[in-house]
Order: sequence, then structure tokens, then C-alpha cells
Amino acid sequence: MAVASTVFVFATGAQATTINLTGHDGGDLSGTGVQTAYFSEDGVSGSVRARSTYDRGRNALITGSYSGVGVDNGRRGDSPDIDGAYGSDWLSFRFDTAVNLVSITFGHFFPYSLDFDWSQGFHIDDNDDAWINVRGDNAGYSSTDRRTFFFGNVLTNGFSVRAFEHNDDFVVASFTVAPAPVPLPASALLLIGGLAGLGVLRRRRRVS
Ligand SMILES: [Ca+2]
Ligand SMILES: [Ca+2]
Ligand SMILES: [Ca+2]
Ligand SMILES: [Ca+2]
Repeated sequence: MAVASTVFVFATGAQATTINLTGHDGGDLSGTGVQTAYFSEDGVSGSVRARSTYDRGRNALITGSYSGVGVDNGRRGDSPDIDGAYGSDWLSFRFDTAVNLVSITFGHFFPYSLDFDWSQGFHIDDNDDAWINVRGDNAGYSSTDRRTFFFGNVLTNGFSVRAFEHNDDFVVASFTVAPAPVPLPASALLLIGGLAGLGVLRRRRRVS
């Protein structure tokens, strides 16, 4: 872990930018209650669009809350979270220029929250997983049950975040990106290549 964070700092410097999406107006977003909203912070700019399998997302809107942004897909009863019930919802982020994806943090996200009621006794009543697609690297989707997901510094023009199963419901609180890489000494490139390899291994293990 110590080695990874050392290389991370070296590769991205102090220039990593975090886009905050908490608050009813979406934090750093241009607004909520719309299908597409925009962000521009420290030279990182782009858009986010609300999508859903319900009605092809035609009436899907970005929702805002103190915990982060989600999707209301327009169907009666749909939760304002990104959820897999009443149509599977997702948010699609696009960047105006390629960035290095560092991490994303969710709200309303409880991997294994234990609950009790008299009919079921103790049981897991929330079991959030997020499905993350990084565009442009043919990696398909990765699923995560972590509140903060580390992309592994993938260079891309966008990504999307989707509910994985029927019982998933969460919002996006923030994401962090770094500028596209600048030339580094060969030794640093070797280190980063090794870390990317580890990231691939970790994803494969999670899929199986
Ligand atoms: Ca929803
Ligand atoms: Ca839904
Ligand atoms: Ca789940
Ligand atoms: Ca949840």
C-alpha cells in the first residue's frame, strides 16, 4: 500500500482534481433536475447524463441530494438513486479531453448493512454493488462493493456508473481525475506498467 501511494503521488503530482457532486444542486455540476449537466473545475470539464433502461432513459433526470447525484428515470415509484429496480439506471460521464481516472466515491452505499426484523431476524438488507464501465479501453464493466472505487489511473474520455442488481441503490458523491500523463523517466513508466498489471489481475479476480 505504501508503495502504491508513493507511485500515485509521483504519477499525478498535486494536480488531481476532485469534482464534488454533493448538495441539492449537484455541487460542482451546473444543476440537477435536468437530463444533462456540466462541470468545469481546474481545467477538467465535461458533462454527465442521466440514463436508464426504462423508456430508453427518455425522461431520466439527474437528482441531487446531500449525499450525491442519482437518476430519477421518470417511472412512477423509481427512487432518486441510481438503482436497479423499476428500470436499471446509470450516469454517463464524458470529458472534453482525455483524463486519468483516479477514483469515484458513492453515497447511500452500504455493502453489507445488517438489519433486524421479527419476520427475518438478522439479515443483510442492503447489498450495494456498482457496475463501472470505463470507455475506450475495452475493459467492459467492473463491479465493486466498495464505497470508494479506484480506477487504476485509466486514461479515458468518459465512464459510466450503473446499478448492478435489483437491490442496488446509491448516488455518486464525487470523482477524482488527473491530467493526461506527461513524459516520465523510463523507470517510472515500468513501475506504473506493473501497477496497471496488478489492476488487471484484481479485476479478473473480482469477476470470477
Ligand atoms: Ca432511480
Ligand atoms: Ca430504477
Ligand atoms: Ca447488490
Ligand atoms: Ca444503498
